[in-house]
Amino acid sequence: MSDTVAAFMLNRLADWGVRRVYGYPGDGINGLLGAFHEVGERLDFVQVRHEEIAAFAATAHAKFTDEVGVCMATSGPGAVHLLNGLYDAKLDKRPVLAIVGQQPRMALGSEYQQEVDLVTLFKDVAHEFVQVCSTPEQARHLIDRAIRVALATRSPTCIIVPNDVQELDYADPPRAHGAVHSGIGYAKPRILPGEDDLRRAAEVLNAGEKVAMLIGQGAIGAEREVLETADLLGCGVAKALNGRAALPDTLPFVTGSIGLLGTKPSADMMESCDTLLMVGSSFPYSEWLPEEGQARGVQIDIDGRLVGIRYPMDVNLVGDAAETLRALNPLLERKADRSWREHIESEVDRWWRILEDRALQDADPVNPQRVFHELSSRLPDRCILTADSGSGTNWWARHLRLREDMKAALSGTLATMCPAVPYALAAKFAHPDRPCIAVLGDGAFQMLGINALIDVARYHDRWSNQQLVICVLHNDDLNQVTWEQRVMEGDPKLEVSQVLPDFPYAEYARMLGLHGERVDDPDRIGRAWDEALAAGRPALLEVITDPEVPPLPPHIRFEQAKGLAGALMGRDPAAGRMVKEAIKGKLPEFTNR
Ligand SMILES: Cc1ncc(C[n+]2csc(CCOP(=O)(O)OP(=O)(O)O)c2C)c(N)n1
Ligand SMILES: [Mg+2]
Repeated sequence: MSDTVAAFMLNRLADWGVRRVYGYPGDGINGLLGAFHEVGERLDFVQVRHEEIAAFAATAHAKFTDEVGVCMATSGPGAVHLLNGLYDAKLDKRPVLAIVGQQPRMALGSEYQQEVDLVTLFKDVAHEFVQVCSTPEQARHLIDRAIRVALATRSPTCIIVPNDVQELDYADPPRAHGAVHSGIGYAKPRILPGEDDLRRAAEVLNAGEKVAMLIGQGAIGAEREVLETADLLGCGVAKALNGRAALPDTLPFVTGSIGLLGTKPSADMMESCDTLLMVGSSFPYSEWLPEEGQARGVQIDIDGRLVGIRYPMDVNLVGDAAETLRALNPLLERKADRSWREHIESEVDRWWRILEDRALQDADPVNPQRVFHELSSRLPDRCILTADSGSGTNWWARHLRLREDMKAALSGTLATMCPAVPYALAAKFAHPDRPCIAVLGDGAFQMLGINALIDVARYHDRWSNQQLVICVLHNDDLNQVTWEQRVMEGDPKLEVSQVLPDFPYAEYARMLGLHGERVDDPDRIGRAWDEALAAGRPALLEVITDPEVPPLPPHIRFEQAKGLAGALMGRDPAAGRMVKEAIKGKLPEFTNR
């Protein structure tokens, strides 16, 4: 019996090295699902609670490995549900393939049930490659191209397969005019800038006396090279959120994250540097970079479309971070004057003490910073960290001191809520031997985490290491936005849009057979982390945190202070406590030496 198109497609995915597809069924993909009987152990179907979880999981697979992540959904509603996760891949530039079903060819164009114009729907998110498989001879090159384009462009791609085509007999393309004969395989190229450009870059960097380095996800895997460059330049290194794991925070000259969620040493370094070296980052907020005209600049990025768009650089180098730095380093003169580096190191040291101080201040009942502070010293070796979008992201970005050989991911550029638990699920599937810790808000947990925890409960037996802790910050509030409304708009908290219904998070986890603990005493947090990590099964740690601890940016800017004052004048229900917490948080910064 010859293969169906569907069986051929699944086998072709397996031939490409794909081992797992995250998805959800529907009659638009029944042919493809039936073909999973044929491929056997070559390819796993991981059924998740929601197509958005599938897309996030595929994106996370691509973030935590060098491989393409694959998700699958039925026509119409299933395909629509994938979109947010695929946009996360698009904006953070990760290779993901979405395979979606479609109504039979003979029905198309009739406003048939579940008929959605899928090419148009996916045209933006999968703009590098979206195609319909309308005949069996096309199946081979569509799979080959969708994977290759995803890998080569670091972006999501999409194949739409009408359900009748899935069931047709597969046919190799004939030897005939118009036939396409594609093959398998993609090898990452070595991308290096030209010699002259490297020399020009070295001249700029050698002339600088106060060099600041900013690294992003492109610098992951280039740790040795970044360290050598940083030593030669005597600079500090700030990290964009997607590049958090690129360099350990235990190094004295790593200033930590940058931006609204960043640190004061990063902000100060950018404000007073005379030269900027940006590597593998497209950090979007220019106001956190040096002022135009203040610094000369060199940027290294693998994508020529992305250089010179955040700061007017003197030299733009298109190349792989590690390769380019390896070629650049021999042209750099080691700075003899180390006073700039020493200044940064002392500021970094002071900052860590300020953070500790902030974390240990009282709140009602638990200061959320304490949750991260206690976790920081307990991070297991080789752990994988995932975060969400919410006030907790501020503390995640600042308080966790990552060490070597850890991984970290969040939705950096789309900044969507909900990825934390789906990312954790995919992290455990991709690296079943590594511990994983996800932290998210109660809003995000209610939005999708509740569902994804069911997947954790269902699949955890497959993982050799059972350390997976999901920490929910229970503040009954969409707190990040509450603060944005206060600080950016000067509006008081709008209770109808901000307050969340209560939910028993830990109890729910226990109901699912997981370890669950609820903590409302700051002195219990450390022990609760220990117990969760030692539970021998996935754990949910619910911490009742204070929504009035402000996720303050490293510097309060004038407009923000004005906004905050406006919120206070505007009869915010929490005005009094808010001021108290804000002052407590800020003061040590000026007094601690
Ligand atoms: C899908 C999506 N919807 C809305 C937002 C806007 N948003 C960003 S953070 C946030 C609040 C998150 O609340 P929660 O998860 O409870 O975390 P908290 O801020 O309370 O710590 C919202 C609504 C978003 N980023 N993504
Ligand atoms: Mg919340």
